[in-house]
Amino acid sequence: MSQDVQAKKPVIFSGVQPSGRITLGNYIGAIRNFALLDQEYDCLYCVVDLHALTVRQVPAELRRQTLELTALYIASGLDPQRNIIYCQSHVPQHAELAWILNCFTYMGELGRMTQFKDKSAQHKDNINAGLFTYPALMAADILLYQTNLVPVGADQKQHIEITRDIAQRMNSLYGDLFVVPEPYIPKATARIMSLSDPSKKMSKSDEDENATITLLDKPEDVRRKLRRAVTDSDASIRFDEEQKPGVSNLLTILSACSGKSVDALVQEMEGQGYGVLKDRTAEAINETFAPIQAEFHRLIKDKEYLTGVLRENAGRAQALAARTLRKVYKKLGLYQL
Ligand code: AQP
Repeated sequence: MSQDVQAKKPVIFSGVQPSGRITLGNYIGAIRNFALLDQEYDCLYCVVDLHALTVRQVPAELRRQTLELTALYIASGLDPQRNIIYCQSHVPQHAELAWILNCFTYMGELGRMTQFKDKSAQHKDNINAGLFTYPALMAADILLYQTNLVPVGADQKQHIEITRDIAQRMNSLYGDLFVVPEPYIPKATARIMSLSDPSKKMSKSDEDENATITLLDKPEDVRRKLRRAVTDSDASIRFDEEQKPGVSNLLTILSACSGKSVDALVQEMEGQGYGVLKDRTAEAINETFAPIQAEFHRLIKDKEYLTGVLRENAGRAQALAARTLRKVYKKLGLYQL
């Protein structure tokens, strides 16, 4: 992408919350795909810190995690010149458009969101309005940039659908305000599951530290967590998500990290025990993580550089976002000075 985003190429937007340590699920399901797309698209990758406030955060940790995620984006192969890597709260248009979209989003639609139901159950003492209207802010993130494609994991599919509904609703009322975005969800890696309970997705906020591999885990921690991963008593290495969710999850991870197909891996390991599958998966994860971690540790020492990236890219994002917001305000009849 050129320094200033031209309208010629289709646009990609995606974001990750700085709400904890970034997981292998976030990496395989989303971040890894980002770097593959910057040739054909104008890409914006956001650290969605406003979304993170929907659950309680410790301020100092939120600040640290914001810089860490910025460094991880870059360490995972995203060039901050070619991609607009920025922080959501640095571009006020996100919150401004979210208000407008809230006025075009129905309570019934928001109440059906699985993430709202899951997070309300998880945080019973803090079922706040932000958690409920999260999808309107996410729709604003996407629609502000006239986004064509949104690379996400399968858990975000419902939020893309509501974004499309809101965009279509407003387009039919006011003319063409927004591009209606499509999700980009590679099927094979759409949902990486917890290592302790393979019926649940792997999540940053899981309290069981053995459930989750984080992108900054040390090799010995990865090996230990993999050895403890829940499998089954059948002792045959096969891909069957229904009957063998734990083993299938390990095969998905090994395939994503080694680049080999699941079928080829199953053939290679025929007749071998789960110990082999677990050790091979751990090694493949460690090999994938090694260059990212090395680059991360170099970058995270350079706070000035990371802050500079965020500052410069906030300006680029604001210029694009302001264009859409002006159009929306005007078409909705807000008096223009
Ligand atoms: N387990 C997963 N498998 C595949 N993709 C995943 N993603 C998250 N978990 C998996 C994708 O990662 C991107 C960023 O997610 P997010 O930060 O917006 O939050 P989330 O989806 O709520 O992820 P977490 O890890 O579960 O965070 P917490 O615990 O804070 O809620 C998205 O594209 C998501 O699909």
